[in-house]
Formats: sequence, structure tokens, C-alpha cells
Amino acid sequence: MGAAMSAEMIDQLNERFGISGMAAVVAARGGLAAVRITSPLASAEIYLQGAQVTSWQATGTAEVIFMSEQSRWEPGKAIRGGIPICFPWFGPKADDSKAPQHGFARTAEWQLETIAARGAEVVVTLALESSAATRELWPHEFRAVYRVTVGSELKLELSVTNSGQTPFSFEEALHTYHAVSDVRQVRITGLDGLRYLDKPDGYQEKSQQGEVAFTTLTDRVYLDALEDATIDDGSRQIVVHKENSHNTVVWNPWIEGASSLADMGYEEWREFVCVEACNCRDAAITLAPGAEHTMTVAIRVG
Ligand code: TA6
Repeated sequence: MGAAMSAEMIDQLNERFGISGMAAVVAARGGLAAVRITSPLASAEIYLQGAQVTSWQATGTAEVIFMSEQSRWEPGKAIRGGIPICFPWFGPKADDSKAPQHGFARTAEWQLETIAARGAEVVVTLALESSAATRELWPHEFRAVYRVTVGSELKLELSVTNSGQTPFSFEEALHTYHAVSDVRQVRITGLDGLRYLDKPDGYQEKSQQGEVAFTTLTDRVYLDALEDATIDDGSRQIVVHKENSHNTVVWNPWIEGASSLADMGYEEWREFVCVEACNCRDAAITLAPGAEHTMTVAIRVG
């Protein structure tokens, strides 16, 4: 899924959607089309492939989003880092081991619908609709709209509508790689007392005691996780606020996990922690025909 867009098509998108001095559509890494935002409040970058945010930096702060130096920048290949959109399933597809992990949204070419300046903020809207290619993997009619608001905070709204005639259930995640100085110094608060499924331990259900710290491969699905999570790496705090998201996934591959990832540098495992707004497993969303669901994330530097 996804083919490189020609330089001419990118120029046409820039002519149509660009906002002088605020937003431009450019040929970015690997020649892939991206929206580059330089507003008074923040800078950001969003690839049309996967509608993937790959950078957000509020003015006066350091980059908040981690990107791997080894990421591939090829059509149809998942970008390593940023904020991958996992949809319509999370992790491996339950009934098809050959299907792409985390669904097809993050490797699909999303349609740029609007770029709008709202005061000093910039709002970018992208859409993905069911097609012959998506139906081969998932036999449902849908329209997904992703609204990214770039300002002194980063706001992400993923809306899914059932545009078909039969109900369907889906999983979703905004799989954010947050940049940290050293994951071994990170503490995450806001998850205390929650039950979680511990993936490295066979998805055993456990209970979070106090703040989350990292000493090994960590891969957890927190249940009924409705409150803000705060990532503190000793030099700054990143606050992750969610709406309509029942799960929060926390992941760091540690050295052993990172060494098995071809698109992650040897030392990069220390430079990020994933804290992901998610609806998965028992919290999958079911939509009747015509119904819509919106999951929202707001990220700010504390
Ligand atoms: O969100 C955590 C996780 O599900 C991990 O199990 C790990 O697989 C990670 O996502 C990255 O997945 P990816 O397909 O991007 O390599």
C-alpha cells in the first residue's frame, strides 16, 4: 500500500494547501510527501504516509517526538518513531498472522483534506477511506479522519465512522514515541493502582504499584487507564492527556528488543518511551452503521 508521490503532485498539494510562512507541503525524507509547519507557537512535521507526525517542538522547548536515525523512508514501509496510527487492529491481527502488525493505516497514503491557521495554531486534517486494498485485509467500509492541531500543545483527534451497512469492531492506538534523555531515568506517574497485561510475561494480569520505572524490556497494556500520564525524565515532564481511550500502552524494547529492530540504532532504545492512547482487546470499539467514535490525545511539556 502506498506509492511515492511525484514531485509535481507534491508541488500541486503545496499550491492548494500551503499557508505562506506557516505550512508547506514538501518532498521530505525519501521523497515522501510531508506537511512542514512553522508557526509562532511550534514547529511540526506530518507525513502523508500513515498521517504520521514525526516531529513536534513547541517554541522554546526541545523536540518532544523521537525519530529513529535508522528509519526507512520507503512507500509502504512503517516509519520508525513519531506517532504511528495503529488501526483497525493493534499488534498482530488475531485471525491472520500474515497481516501487517498494527493494521494498515500507518503504511497507507492518507488524503490531505485541509490545512488551516487558527490564530497562531495550525490544524491539519487528513483522511483514509476503505478501498479495494483495505477490504482485502479488513472487509468493512469506513472513513477515518485525523485532525492534528499544532500549537503550544499537540492535539490529535482520530475519528472513525462506519460508512457501511453492518456493524464492525476495531482497535486503535496513537503509538507515540516520546523523546527522553535516558529511559533508565524515566518515571511515569498516573498509572498507579491500575491493572495491566504484561506482554513479556504472557500477558499476565498484574497491578501497577506506584510510578513506572524501566529496568528491562517493558511492554504493558494498562486497563481502564483514563487519567493523564506524566513522563518525567529528570530534565522535563511530558503530559499525555486522553479522551475516549480505555487503554494506555507503555513500551520500551530495552537493548535486547532494539537489537532485533533493523530500523532502530543500537543505542536508540535509551532515547524514547512509548506511552500510547489505545483501545484494544476487551476495549475494542464497536460501531453501528453510520456511527462515529473519536479518540483524542493532547501532549504538552509540563
Ligand atoms: O506498542 C507496543 C508494541 O505492540 C510492542 O509489542 C512492539 O511490537 C511495538 O508495538 C512496535 O511494533 P512495530 O510493529 O512498530 O515494530
